[in-house]
Order: sequence, then C-alpha cells, then structure tokens
Amino acid sequence: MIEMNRMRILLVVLMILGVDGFAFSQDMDKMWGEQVMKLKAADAERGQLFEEGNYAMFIHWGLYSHIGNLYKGKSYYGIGEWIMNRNMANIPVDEYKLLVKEFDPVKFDANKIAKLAADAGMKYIVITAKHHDGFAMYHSKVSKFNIVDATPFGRDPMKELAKACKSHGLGLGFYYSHNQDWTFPGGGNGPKKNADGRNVDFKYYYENKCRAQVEEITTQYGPSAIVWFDTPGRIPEEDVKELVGIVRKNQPKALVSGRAGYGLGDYQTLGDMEVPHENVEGIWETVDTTNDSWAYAWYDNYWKTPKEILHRLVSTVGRGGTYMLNIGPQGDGTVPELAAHILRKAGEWIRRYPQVVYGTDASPWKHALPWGDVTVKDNSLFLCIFDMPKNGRLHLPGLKTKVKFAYLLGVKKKTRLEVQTQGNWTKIQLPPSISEKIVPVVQLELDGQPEVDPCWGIDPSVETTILAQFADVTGAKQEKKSWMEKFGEWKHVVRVWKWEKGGKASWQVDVLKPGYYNVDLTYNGKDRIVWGVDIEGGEHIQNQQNSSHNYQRFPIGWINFPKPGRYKVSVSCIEGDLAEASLKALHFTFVD
Ligand code: H79
Repeated sequence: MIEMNRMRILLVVLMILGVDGFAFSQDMDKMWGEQVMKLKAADAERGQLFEEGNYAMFIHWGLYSHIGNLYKGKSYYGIGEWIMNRNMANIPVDEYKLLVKEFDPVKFDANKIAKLAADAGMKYIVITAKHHDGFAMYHSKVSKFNIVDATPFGRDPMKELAKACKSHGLGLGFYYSHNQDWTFPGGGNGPKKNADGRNVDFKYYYENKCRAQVEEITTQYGPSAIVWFDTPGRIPEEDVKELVGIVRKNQPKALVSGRAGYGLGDYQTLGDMEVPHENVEGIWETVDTTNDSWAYAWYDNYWKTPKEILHRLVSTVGRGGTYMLNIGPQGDGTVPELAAHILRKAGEWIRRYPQVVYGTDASPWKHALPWGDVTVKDNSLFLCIFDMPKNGRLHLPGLKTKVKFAYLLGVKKKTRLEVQTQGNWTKIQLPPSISEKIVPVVQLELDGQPEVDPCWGIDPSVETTILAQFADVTGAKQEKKSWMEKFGEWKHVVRVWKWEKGGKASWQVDVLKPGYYNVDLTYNGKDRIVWGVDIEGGEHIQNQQNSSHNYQRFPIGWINFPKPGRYKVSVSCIEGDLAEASLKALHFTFVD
C-alpha cells in the first residue's frame, strides 16, 4: 500500500496544436502551461479530492460579468472574461477600471449557489478570485481594485461563499491568474508603466500584488480545496515555486492546479473544454462549460442538455479523470435559470446512481463504446447507456472476465438480466421497458478485476464510431489539433491528414454479426475527395464526396463482413487534395 502511494506517476503532456483565426505568437502549450505531473507520497492525501469527488463546479464571475459581452451597445462573441482583449471590445485599462462604479451584484446569494452545487451532485466549487482582468472578487488589502473597496456592493462574496460551502459540506477553491494581470503595472499582458509613468517589470507586479494576494486567498477563507492557477506564460520558475510554497504553508491539504506551470502543480488539467477519447494516466481534470462562454454572455443560450452533461461527466470519469463544469453568474449575481435547471436535472440522475460517479475508476476498454460508457468500482462495471440499442441488446466486445450477474439499476426489484457469450462478445438482453428516461445503467458483477481485449467491436445493434485517433497510420500524419470555434472557445481533435499515395489508417475490428454495414466518414478538406475503405483480404469500396472546411460526415457505401470475427479495416485517401484531407472518424451501421 505504502509502495502504491509512493508510486510516482510521471506524465508529460505533449500537445501539438494549431490555432486558426487569430494571429498570436505564443504557443498554446505555453499559454496553458507545460504540465509534468509527479504524484508523490505527500500528495496522496490531496489526491483524495479527485479520487472521491469526480465532479465539481467551476464559476467564472467578475467585473466582466457585468458587461456580459455587450459593451457600449455592441455585442461581442467569445469568452466573456476576455472582453477587454483587443480582439473583443478592446477596452482601455482606465476605462475598464471605471466600471467598478456600476458593478453591484445585489442578488448574489452564496447559499443558493452552494445549494445548487450540492443539488447538482458536485463536491467542491472553484471560483475566480482574480481573473486576467486583475479585479479581485474578494477583499484584498494590497489592491483597492477589489469588490469590497471599489464597488457599491461593498460585500466580500468569497467570505459568504466559504461559509455557504461549509454548511453544504462542499470544498472551496480559488482560481487565481498568477501570470496575467491586464490592469496592474508589470502584470502579464498588462500596462508597462506604473502610476508615476515609470517603466516597471513583472517583478513589480509579482511583489506588489500577486504574491500578497495568493497569501490572502490562502489565509482569509478557511480551508481551501484547490488553488487553481492558470496560463503560466512567462512567469519565472522561482516565482511559481514561491507561490506553491505559500499554498503548501497555508493550505497543506489544497491541490495546486497543473497550470501553475513548470510541473509544480499536483495534477494535470487538459485543454479547455476537452473531454479526452482515450484513458489518461495520473490525476487530471477536464474543465468544461454549460453553454459556450466561461463568463456570462448575454446571448449565450447554447446549453448542453442534462444528458450531454452526464455524457461528458461519465466519459471524463470513464477515461480516469475529474469533471469540473462551469457556470457564469450574471452581473447582478444570479445564476442563469437555464444553467441552474440543467445542473439540477443532471444532479437528480447522479443522486439515483451515486455509485456510478463517485470513487469510480476508468473503463477497462480505455475508450467509449458504441452505446455509451463504463465506470468501474472493484469487480463491478457500470454500463451507462447513452444511445439505447433499438433491439434492447447491449454488446460488450472483448470482455475476458466472467460475468457473475447483470442487473438494471434504479428498479425496485433487482432482476437478473440474461447474459450470453458469443465469440469475443458478451451480450446482455435489457428488459422491454425501462423507466429511467435519461441514462439507464446496468451493473455487471464480475468474477474478478475486469480484463478486456482492446479490439474495436463493430456493434450490429447501434451505430459504431471509430476515431482516427486510434488508427495505426502509414503514409499519412496523425496529429492533434485544437482550434477556436468562437473567440476562446476550444475544440479538439486527433486527425489523420497529409496523406501520401498508398497511405492508410487501419484498425483491428471484431464483427459480431456478419453482413453489410453502411460506412460513413467524418472528415474535412478541400473540394471533392475520393476515399477508399478496405477489408484486408476482402472487399474494397470507394466513393467520391464533397468536403467542407469543418468536419462533416459523408457516406461512402456498404461493405460486407462475410463471417463473424476479426478483420483489419483501412481507410485511404485516393484522389483530391490529399495533403488537406483530414479524417476524424469512420462509422458503421448494420444494414438490416
Ligand atoms: O478562465 C478560462 C479562460 O479565460 C482561461 N482558462 C479558462 C479556464 C484561458 N486563458 N487563456 N486561455 C485560456 C488560453 C488562451 C488562448 C489564447 Fe487567445 C489564444 C490567447 C490568445 C489566443 C483566445 C483568443 C483567447 C484570447 C485570444
């Protein structure tokens, strides 16, 4: 056990990123910080928060929330906390600072927010104590640019939230932008001169604001669960060491986010809004949004449904991580009603099946399955069904451990479901009517620790999507790409592109039911493209389709798997702009 605790998990994150739409010189890696994680014996206790928690509330709330992406009568589309930026409203520092006089979030109710998080099934809250705009959302003694001293509101919402979290049994952590400060002289991307017109450097900001504020947020509000540093950029390593030291001294049980920089944090945060497709080792989290922006944006009504939230939560936990979901309260302090509604609805499901989410581990398949995803606790598998197979048959490819019994959760009378094996497959027959309307869950009790043969199963009962990320590739490039859909709104993909003649992306698949399957491809590219799909030693199909600059799905045709069992399937790009053609996924649907 001690040995286990001492086990060091070393994880180097390599992100190969392309950024479209904005010209900027800094690498995204540097923006989010290169994160080399070491989980040491001493960190094990801190790691408990993630081991058991798995679901948390993120809150972006600040002076920018008062603007809500509507400035001087004009709407700006993108992440609201970046409204000052030159690619958004381009607000001069002095003008932004004047907004404090209008910021009066009188409807802020810490208890209501903490209750919402608890009702949602979240275990702790991380809130912006200071974002890149430099405005402190708590009572700071070192800078008057804070909510207590500078606004008509005059209250310390963090004090109120600390109390409310305590009474609801929630942990509380603070987001603190340690490198960037756009309004304090010397801060990252901030003014270069101080009030006397003297040139100042980062040290000036660090010594006069940053260090003291980290001291404040770790001493003024009782026990902290996390200090969430972000975008380390060019902050010197010794400063990060000192900041982490301050957290350790004042809050020995608090986790420090990986975005502190220089591998000095306790865990890894993936790219913003990134739910990974493949299991990730170590302790890590995904940070995500309920709509599109982090901070409140008046027009932002593109909400994730409760089912989508649960899907992203279960997928993150199923990949081995913790899910932190953001809400952006408005300038008056209230949480948008739809955000609250979605969170509560998802929370009702979690309360029905808490054992599926809390304290569970990653799926032995290491990726999603066609009908949903899996979490694990000891010898139990929790099969969460997001796409119900029409015939009620749940198929598990490659499960090597014997199933003792299977039953549907959430029903009064625990009834054993029929389980059969066929080749490498385990087949479970679901009951004809299921009362769970959002995400039904089947629990499998196994004879031992789950073991899985990592082959891709082609499911005859529900569409099977296989990602290019999992292909073996020759004669093409397999690369990760992250891009912004709107300003600051990230999307991530691993694609296969830069095809050469004869290049192939291949997967080992296992077919349960022989016959014809329709094959679609999701790709982007330029103009018309001819794609081929091959079964090694079997059929070859090809077809020309159009393409678009964003990822879209096009049909290629039917392909025949003559008997059950293993095949090697390959995709190749045959004609068209081979260098630009970028494959994301292939999809198989059984043709009845
Ligand atoms: O707090 C949220 C974001 O404001 C913050 N992290 C999450 C949790 C964040 N700050 N910076 N970044 C994320 C990444 C920076 C991206 C950039 Fe850009 C790309 C900086 C310049 C180009 C997007 C476009 C943001 C500004 C311009």
